[in-house]
Amino acid sequence: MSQGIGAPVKRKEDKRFTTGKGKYTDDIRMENQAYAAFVRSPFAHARVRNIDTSAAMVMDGVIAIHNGAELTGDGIGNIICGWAITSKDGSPMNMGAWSALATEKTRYVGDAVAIVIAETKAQARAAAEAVDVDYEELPVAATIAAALADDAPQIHENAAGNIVYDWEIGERDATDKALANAAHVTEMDITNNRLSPNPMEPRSAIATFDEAEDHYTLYTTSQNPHVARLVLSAFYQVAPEHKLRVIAPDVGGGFGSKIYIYPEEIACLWASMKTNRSVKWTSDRTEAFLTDAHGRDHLTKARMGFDAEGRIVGFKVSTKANFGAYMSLFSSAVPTYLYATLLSGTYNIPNIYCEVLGVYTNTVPVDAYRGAGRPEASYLVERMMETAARELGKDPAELRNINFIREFPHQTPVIMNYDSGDFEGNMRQAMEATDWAGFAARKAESRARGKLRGIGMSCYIEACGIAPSAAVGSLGAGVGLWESAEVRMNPVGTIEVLTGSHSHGQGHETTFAQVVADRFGVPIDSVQIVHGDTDKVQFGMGTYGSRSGPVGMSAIVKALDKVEAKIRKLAAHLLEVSEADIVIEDAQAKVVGTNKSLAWHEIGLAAYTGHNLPEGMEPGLKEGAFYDPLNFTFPMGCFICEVEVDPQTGKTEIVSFVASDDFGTIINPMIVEGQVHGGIAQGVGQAMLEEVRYSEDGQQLSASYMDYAMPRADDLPNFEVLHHGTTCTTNPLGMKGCGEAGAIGTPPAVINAITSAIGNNDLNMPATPAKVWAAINAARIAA
Ligand code: MCN
Repeated sequence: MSQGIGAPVKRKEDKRFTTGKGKYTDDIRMENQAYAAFVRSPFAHARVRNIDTSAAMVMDGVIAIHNGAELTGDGIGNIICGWAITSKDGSPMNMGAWSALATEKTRYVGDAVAIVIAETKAQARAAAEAVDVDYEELPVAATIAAALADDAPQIHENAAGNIVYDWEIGERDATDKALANAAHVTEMDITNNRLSPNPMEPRSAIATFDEAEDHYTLYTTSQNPHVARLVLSAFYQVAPEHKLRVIAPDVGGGFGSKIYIYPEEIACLWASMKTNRSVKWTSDRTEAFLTDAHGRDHLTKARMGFDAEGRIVGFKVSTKANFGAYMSLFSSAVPTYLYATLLSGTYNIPNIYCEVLGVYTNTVPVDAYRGAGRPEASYLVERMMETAARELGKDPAELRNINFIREFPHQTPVIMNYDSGDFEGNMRQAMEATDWAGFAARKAESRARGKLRGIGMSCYIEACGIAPSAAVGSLGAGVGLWESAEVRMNPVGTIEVLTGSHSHGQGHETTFAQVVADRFGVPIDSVQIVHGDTDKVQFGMGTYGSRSGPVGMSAIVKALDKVEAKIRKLAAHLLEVSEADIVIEDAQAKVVGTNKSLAWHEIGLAAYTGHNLPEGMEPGLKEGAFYDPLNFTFPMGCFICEVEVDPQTGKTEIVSFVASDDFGTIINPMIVEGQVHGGIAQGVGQAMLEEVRYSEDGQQLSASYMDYAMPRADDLPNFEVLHHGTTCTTNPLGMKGCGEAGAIGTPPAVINAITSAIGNNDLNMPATPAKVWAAINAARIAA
């Protein structure tokens, strides 16, 4: 069976994962290893008057305790956000200072003030509890509303009114005019609930300073070890770049939350130098809730105008985005360029205007979480469309169909230029699979059993393959976002592919090998994917924004082109034919129309050890490439969810869920289906179960699995995942990313279904039984 592009081969890496042989950061033991624990603020906003370590220092096993003043005294820089956003009035964003160990003030519960190093984990934790910190409690702003109130406390001195920025995109006047002239305007207030990322493997780091070599090694749970090394050396000055090796070994899920450089990584590296020990820290689940960057948390007011035929004439959006206490690496881009640029959805909308107010609060920093900005956009657009259809008395599918974009390339009013898609095709495929036409009969059957039945659609689009350097460069990011690859064919014909992408659950060891297998006809087991180590791969931009396929693989394709060109030249020379007569298949270089060929190992040996190379050819078969995408890719699809609600309890059951996606060329359909399943599960979690809650004084009320509900198998239906693809025109394989789509398209489909079942559109996520029950009864009372 072919193992090339399109083959549903099983994941190579699963053998070690399913037999417990994965090697995660916490599995690694260094010689001379000590353990770190952090002293964390119990208050959401407090002045640090004094840190008394005298009792803790004399406890068993304690090696050292260091604080923020020492850290900054050693010249360790502040954590920064790398994407500069300019406000409407031209002023720069207000980035509050974030030291890895807080110095004068703490700004959220969990903000670290000191690091304790001890011989064992238990000793480090016990000593951290014995550190006596004298805090002066300050007033707290735990919500957007509290942070924007007239009497709100000032969280950062340089951010008046707790404003990060007041940004805008699109044409305000034209949009206002279009709305003023619209035949119908749909208005909504929409909340996008705050989520905790919850990767299976909590964050972990082991930092080692080798005094003899004057060299640092950091093992860490990162999605982008090269960016970590760059930022740690260039911006935080923890160690010089050439003396710092960062390794992200097996990583058990990230979902965006492991792309930042967190305080703990900085503090452990610095402490390893201070103590001359390897310093290991592994988060427990409560620490993860308290300190992993959260996602979403938007409050939005939106108005969408329609003409008399139901065509959208304008869309105006005003969003307040919660940043938490500090700006982390990508946070500024999430509610701006990753959100507002997708507000055209799959629709032809002539006028769009969006303004975003970024707000500091005394909560955990908020940054990217699977989809990052795009789920917020898709939720907004698809809730508006569904609501408008109900108000206009139109079938939601028909209203969408009237407005779909059908010609490509399509320039939206909010920067993005869509290259391809068949939006109606995906919608029709999903409608057929779900038997849209038979819904009324199923609803009647449910009613006869005392149940409420609803159906909801979402036609999402997202931008992934992040990102064309020219685009991100012009939008304020200081960096380009290409990817690199190196293909090394060894003398006996095995192949190593070095990539700057990082796999933490997405199956790259398999799919990347499939691209090589497809090209040369070699078995995937003879291809090794090397990633996640800055000493092996020179540089890379890492994995997020569903970029490893469209961008990472494209770099591999470019490197393969170069290797193939060299093989052809060499084979033609050795077989004494012209290059045009050489075909490469079944791991051989064959001469067309003859039985002459070179076996794969013969090519490898000739390239490395042969004495008969074509004139001017250097030995070896090793080629590298950088690929900078021409455009984002635009995966899209139609999700249809059908639910049954028990009006007595508000309990909702998803009775069917159909996804029809367009991911362009599919490398491995089984892996893609798995990615969609995972994304849908996360989307169902956001829609029905998950929410980070804070008390007024900034205590996280949902910092354990007793209080934060993750979806379980029995919360989920059997998903039907279909594909109706168009070819992406802007990368060599014609593929579109698939890693976030499920999480982006699902929440609106679920909420559209539940609100249609209960006859009350006033329902915010998560649609818990209590909320659904209250909404059913509110609708009854109103009627
Ligand atoms: N693929 C394919 N055909 C396509 C598109 C993708 O076969 N047309 C394959 C790729 O080769 C890759 C996988 O599907 O093996 C996902 O590819 P892609 O969509 O490019 O996404 P990335 O590999 O860049 O992964 C990032 C993406 C994001 S942004 C989040 S968040 C996320 C996700 O992937 N986090 C995950 N999926 C995750 N899955 C797991 N298990 N754990 C996470 O943390």
